[in-house]
Amino acid sequence: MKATAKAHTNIALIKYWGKRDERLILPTNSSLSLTLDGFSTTTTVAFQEDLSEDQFMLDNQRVEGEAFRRVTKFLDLIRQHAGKEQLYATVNSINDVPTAAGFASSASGFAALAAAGAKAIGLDLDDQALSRLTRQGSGSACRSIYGGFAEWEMGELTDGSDSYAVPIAPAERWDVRVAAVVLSSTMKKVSSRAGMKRTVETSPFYAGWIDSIPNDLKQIKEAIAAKDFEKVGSIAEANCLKMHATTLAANPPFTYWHDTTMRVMQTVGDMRGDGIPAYFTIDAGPNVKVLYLPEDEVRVKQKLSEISGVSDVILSKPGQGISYL
Ligand code: 2P0
Repeated sequence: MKATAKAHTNIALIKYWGKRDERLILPTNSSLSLTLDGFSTTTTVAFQEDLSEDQFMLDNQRVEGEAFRRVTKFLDLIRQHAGKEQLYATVNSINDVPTAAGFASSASGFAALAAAGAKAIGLDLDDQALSRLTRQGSGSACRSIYGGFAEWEMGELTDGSDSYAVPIAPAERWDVRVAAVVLSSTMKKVSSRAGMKRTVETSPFYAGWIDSIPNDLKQIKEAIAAKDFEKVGSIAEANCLKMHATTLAANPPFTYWHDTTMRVMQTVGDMRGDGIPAYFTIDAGPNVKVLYLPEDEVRVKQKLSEISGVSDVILSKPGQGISYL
C-alpha cells in the first residue's frame, strides 16, 4: 500500500490557457510542452487502514489549508477509482523545483502524486489512464507523465475520457535546452487558475487565441519532427505572446510581465540579431524561460545573467517522464 514516484516539471511551448470544464479540468485548447530535467518532485504515498484522515508533508513540513485540500480531493479520485473510499494516506513530497525559478510545482507535484497514489492503492494504469487521472489534479501536470515533448490533446467529450497527454518525442531525441531566468523582484500574482478563467470569460481576444491553436500545433509538431530549432522557437515565442495578449484585453485587464520580463525579452531578440538562436516563453508569472541549443549555452547564460533585475539563470536539459523508486 506504499509507493514512491518521481516526476519532472514541463514548460509549455503551446500554452494551455482556459478551461471548458473547471471541475474535470478540461481545456479549451490542446497544448504542447517539453519536460525538463532538474526540476522534479518525489512523492511517497502510503495508504494505511489505521488513519482517519489524510496527511500531507511537503519538504518535511505539514501542509494544511488550500494546498492540503487539493491533495485530499485528488486522493478522493484515486480512492473512488479503486473502490476504497475509506482508506486514508500519508503523502510525503520533496520538491526539487527551485520555487524562485518560477516553475509551478503543481505540474511535477500532481504527476508524482498521481503515479505514487495509483500504484500504492493497487491501480494498474497505463500512461494514458495515468495522464487522464493526473489532469484532474492540475491540467499542465498531465503532460509530465512523459519525458521530452508531449501534447495534451484537449478531447471533445464532456466526461473527459479523451483528454490526456501523448508522447511526441522522447528526451533523448533532441537536446533542446531551457534557461530559467529568475527575476530579483516579484509582483503580486494572479494565479493561473484565476487568470485563465478571467480571460476566457471577458477577453475579446480569446476567440482569436483559440482559432490560432490548431495551426500552431501542426507547425510545431512538424518542426520538432524535423528538429528545426528556429521554427520551434519562433512558434513557441509567438504563441506565448498571443497568450499574454489575451490577458491585456481581459476585464479587468492584467499582465504577468514586469519591467525585467521585458528586458529579458528584448535581450533574447538582441541575441538573435547577434546570430545566437534563442527564443523566450513566459507562463503565468514574470519569469522568462529561454530556449537555446547546447553549443550556445555559455554565451546565452552570460547574456541573460548580465541583465539588470535578473538574480539567477538556471539551465536545464530535456527530462524524463514518471519513474518509480
Ligand atoms: C501551461 N500554464 O500550459 C500554461 C501556460 C500557465 C501558462 O498550465 O488550474 O497550474 O491546475 O489546471 O496547470 C498553469 O496552470 O492550472 C499552466 P490548473 P495549471 O503550462
